[in-house]
Amino acid sequence: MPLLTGARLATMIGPERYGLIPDGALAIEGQRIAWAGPAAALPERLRGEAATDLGGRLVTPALIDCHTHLIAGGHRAREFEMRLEGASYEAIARAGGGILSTVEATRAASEEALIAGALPRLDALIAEGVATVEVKSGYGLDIDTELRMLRAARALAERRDVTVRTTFLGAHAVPPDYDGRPDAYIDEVAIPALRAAHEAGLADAVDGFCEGIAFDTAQIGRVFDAAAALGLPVKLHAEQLSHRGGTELAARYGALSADHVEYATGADTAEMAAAGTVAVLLPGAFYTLRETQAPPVAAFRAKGVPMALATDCNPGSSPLTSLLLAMNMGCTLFRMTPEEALAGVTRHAAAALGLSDRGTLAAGQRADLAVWDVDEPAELAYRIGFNPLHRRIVGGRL
Ligand code: DI6
Ligand code: FE
Repeated sequence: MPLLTGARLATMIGPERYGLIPDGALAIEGQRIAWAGPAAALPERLRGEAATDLGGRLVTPALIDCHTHLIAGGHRAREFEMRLEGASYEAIARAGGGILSTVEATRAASEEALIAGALPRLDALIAEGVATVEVKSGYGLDIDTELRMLRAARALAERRDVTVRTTFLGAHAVPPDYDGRPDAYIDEVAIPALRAAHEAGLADAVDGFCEGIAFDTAQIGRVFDAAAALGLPVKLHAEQLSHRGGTELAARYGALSADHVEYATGADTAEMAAAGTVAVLLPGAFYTLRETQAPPVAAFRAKGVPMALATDCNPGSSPLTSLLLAMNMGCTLFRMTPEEALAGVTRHAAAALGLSDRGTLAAGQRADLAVWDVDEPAELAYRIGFNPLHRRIVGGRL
């Protein structure tokens, strides 16, 4: 049974900050953590095991990026230039650019091209200790392309040592072929595509974009009803650019998460707390779009709403492939604490995906670990553009 010693363990559970165990040991059996605790308390039966001494390095749960659009055709560098010339994200979207320009490129891409395009972005995440990544569809907006995106997402887990969770995001935008007919799109494409994705075992959860430039709560509600009928959990891009009632809708459906939530109100935060819905904060999009209204972090904290952090990696509003930078932005832009930021990419990110087998260092959890060359956990959020990862351990493989 492999044993790690000389480890500072940020277990992310228990009363200590970061659940920190300064002189810790961690035993691995198969793919799971068999034991984690202070070295002095190592059980007799583990004392003879061959140990790997980590020399006092910090060990955290491997990071989890719980909201990405890693699979997408093309890029939107031209749109970046247009915004710098004064065009707004919403104006570009309404003029048929934005999400729809990525839809065009994604429809034109083969499954292999989608995989090849995503791998360098996935590799950047992995290089910073990520071992679980969520990937959404939503740039196909027709049944074939939505399914192709999800198959490409699943294939990433065959090419790299990572867990991929797929989310069906058919209700992301109204495609040009349904311009002005969002209800018909929901009924004729989004819901049938969802059923087909479920049938093919390609969707772990269902998401939507509830926004003025996308869908209203009644339309998203119909998608959520279809998800519930299939037994799939839901999550929602809600209150990103304006308040539209998406958070309340998500909480009513017991959503795993409500994401962005810059414009969530006090009432919304109370409903999320009651429903156990995680707030997934996406500072990369806030930064890229130069938004000014930060999510109500103090209210989430006061009401006990778990906060996750993710890259929202996508070609338009968040071309970000660094979860460490997302942590830094969560602190600097949203005033999260470094401890909240680390919980946001481990324990609470797991909750946002409905995964209870990872995100903390405790017996029985998956042995997905990140080992860091830092003295203390706050350093992970503190530096900008620096990667102190020493090594990643995935599924207990040393
Ligand atoms: N919100 C986002 O941040 C992404 N999707 C969404 O609903 C952005 C998608 C894009 O601009 O391509
Ligand atoms: Fe997103």
